[in-house]
Amino acid sequence: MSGTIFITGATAGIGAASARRFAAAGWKVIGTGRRRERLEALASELGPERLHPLVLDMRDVDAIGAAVAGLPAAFADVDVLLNNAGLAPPMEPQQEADLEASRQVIDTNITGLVAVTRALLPRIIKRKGAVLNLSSVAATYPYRGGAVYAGTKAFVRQFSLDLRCDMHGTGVRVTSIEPGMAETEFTIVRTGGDKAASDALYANMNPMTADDLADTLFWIATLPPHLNINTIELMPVSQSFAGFQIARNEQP
Ligand code: NDP
Ligand code: 8X3
Repeated sequence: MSGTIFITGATAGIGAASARRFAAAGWKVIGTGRRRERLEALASELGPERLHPLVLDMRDVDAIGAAVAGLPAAFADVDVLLNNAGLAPPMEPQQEADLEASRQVIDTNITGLVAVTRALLPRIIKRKGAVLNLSSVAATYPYRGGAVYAGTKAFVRQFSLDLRCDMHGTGVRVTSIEPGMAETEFTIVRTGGDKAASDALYANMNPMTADDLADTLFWIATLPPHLNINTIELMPVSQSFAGFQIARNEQP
């Protein structure tokens, strides 16, 4: 089975790996992101008949609508939307967090995702296609400094489940994909460009790779059409859970 997939955030990490994975299997890919040169490089690598580059900032809701409306005919029949573009703010606790950084994450991970989904759903319904949403283990397991990021990913998970209800009877499938640690540019972005901090986080463990996630996404997208994976949670073996924290000797 092949078709056309619209991948947000195809300039790096899981989105770029997915663009390559689907293109290799004969799919047509619309790849979005803010970094034009990366999209153009991907189009050169995969071929313009395979990859249509679309420079798009997920925070620009009007531009999202216009970009979808203006898709060229060869890429207009979208079967699958991979809502992948996203980021996390630095890990300051909320009492110290920068509100602008939080807003960028909320606008990208929530508002942009809702806008691109709304713009593409009529086409996806016509094709009896699928919506694959990148949530995170952070949606379920709290950690210090994660409040805004985790909140956005909890939104994505619940949006996915409720979207399934809206899609009832249309044949459209919806999945919330909830990964743990995958080594991409995610932590470099989260730390404001600190490659050493990113390297230290993934040092001496075996994180998932972008290709691991791309393979999983491809598997979900190509399941028989009567099957829906509602949610799927994946972690590297070397990441697991810690317990509650307890503050002792606190003054009442
Ligand atoms: P990367 O930082 O490697 O890639 C993020 C992608 O999102 C880039 O292509 C980037 O494109 C795009 N993006 C970010 N902000 C915007 C914006 N305002 N407008 C358009 N595109 C944007 O991270 P990952 O590949 O790891 O992350 C992909 C998704 O997976 C995210 O939603 C993330 O939350 C989720 N995830 C990641 C995990 C991990 O451990 N890596 C674990 C769980 C979930 P550009 O900068 O060119 O705009
Ligand atoms: C990010 C997942 O495990 O790095 O979405 O916090 S983790």
